[in-house]
Amino acid sequence: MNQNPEELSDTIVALSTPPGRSAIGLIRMSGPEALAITKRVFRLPDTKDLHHRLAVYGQVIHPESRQILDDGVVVFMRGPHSYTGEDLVEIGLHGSPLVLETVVRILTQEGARLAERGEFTRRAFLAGKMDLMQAEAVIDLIEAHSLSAAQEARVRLDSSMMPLKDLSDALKDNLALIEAHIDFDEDDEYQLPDVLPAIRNVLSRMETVRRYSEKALIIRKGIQVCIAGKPNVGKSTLFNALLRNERTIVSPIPGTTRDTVEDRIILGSHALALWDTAGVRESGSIVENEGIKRTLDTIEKAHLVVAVVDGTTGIDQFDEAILKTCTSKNLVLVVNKMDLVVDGNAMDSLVMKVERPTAFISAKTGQGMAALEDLLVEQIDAMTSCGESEGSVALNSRCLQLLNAASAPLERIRNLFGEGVTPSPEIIAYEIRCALSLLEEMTGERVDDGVLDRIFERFCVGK
Ligand SMILES: Nc1nc2c(ncn2[C@@H]2O[C@H](COP(=O)(O)OP(=O)(O)OP(=O)(O)O)[C@@H](O)[C@H]2O)c(=O)[nH]1
Ligand SMILES: [Mg+2]
Repeated sequence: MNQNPEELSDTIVALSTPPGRSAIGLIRMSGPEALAITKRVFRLPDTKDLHHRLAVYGQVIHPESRQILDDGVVVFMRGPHSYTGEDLVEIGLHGSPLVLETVVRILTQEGARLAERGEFTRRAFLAGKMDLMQAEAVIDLIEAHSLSAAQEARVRLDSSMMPLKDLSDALKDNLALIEAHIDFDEDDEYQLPDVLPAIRNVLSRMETVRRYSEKALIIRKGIQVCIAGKPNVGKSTLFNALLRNERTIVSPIPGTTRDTVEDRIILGSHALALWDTAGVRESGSIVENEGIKRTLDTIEKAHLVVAVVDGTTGIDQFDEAILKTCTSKNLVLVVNKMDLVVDGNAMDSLVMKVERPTAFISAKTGQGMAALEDLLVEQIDAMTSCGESEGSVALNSRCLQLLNAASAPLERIRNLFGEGVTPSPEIIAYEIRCALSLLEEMTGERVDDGVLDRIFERFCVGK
């Protein structure tokens, strides 16, 4: 959808609630004619008129039959004090798909045009009501699969772009110094302004934003948790217990699970992708070896490993080998089959040596499961906590890519100085300009229609 200014001046309408029967349905109309069209279609009590932000009861009248189609409440918001920055009307009616569709059709006959996906938010962006990163946070909020993802999007929606603006401003200041030098120092009489400290500072702040954003990205995409351990320790039993569903086969035969099995759960406020894996051991079987290879790959990509050991046998060299592959990972140790353990103390000293958060459970009887779930939530909270924002801002994947691209030209300048080469002022100016234009693409200060189209295609109609 390429939008020229003329198209922006028309009035758009859409059903903003999901299609289908519901208690109420909400129709939204935005643009210069929104108020006039509403007044033609909506009959208000004689004493009432539509005023800014005032909810008014009235009836929708069919233009031909003059019959009452439905009654409901209209709220008018005068631009620029509205979501889109334009005159905006929200009409709440009964949630009959047929009536709502008819009312939308009548509104189009009266001069409104059916809105495209995300067009209300696109207008809000073009009217300067929000920047592009906030517009993207709107869709992430709507699509969130967990409360923590919704909260993360909410933070981005409210967050100030100051950290990015500070970076741009620092670059602009230094670009101005370099450009002045190019203009006024034709004979190379003066020393090149020392931009290196500023470039280093910008790069280090970009790194902070990157680290902060990567945590936020984990929340948005769901935390990947891998249950791993030797064969027969009870991984599948634990997987099923966490899912509260007999999802995978459990049997006393070691090597039962051959392939990685995935399912999703909500734990605390987090969405988890939970993997059950094949037990890791030396095996002659080709199929089992392939399963074990997949387990190791899954451990590699997991954000958190739940390493299961058998409480009746203790921690042996095979368990230790698995724990060693997880040295750099977030890990929770689970000592299982505690219902069969007579002397719990024997296990304590072994567990102490592992020095990882530990839960003692019986996946079969449910003993200790609630404590394990609490421990997992605690660990995930700690892993995903962005702490006090330290003046940072969470970027989505599009912006993270742009940030990485923007740091590249600055790194080139820093590296040249590092190698003892003083780049020409023209090169420095060129590289800073490259970085600046990528930063501006993040917030939408400089962005082409193709990028906007791709972003707003993700929205639903009516948002
Ligand atoms: N008593 C007791 N038995 C358990 C417990 N957890 C699992 N088991 C039993 O241990 C055996 C193996 O359980 P699984 O869940 O299949 O073990 P696994 O780790 O997935 O095994 P593989 O898929 O072969 O690697 C089954 O007979 C389970 O019933 C437990 O907490 N207590
Ligand atoms: Mg299994």
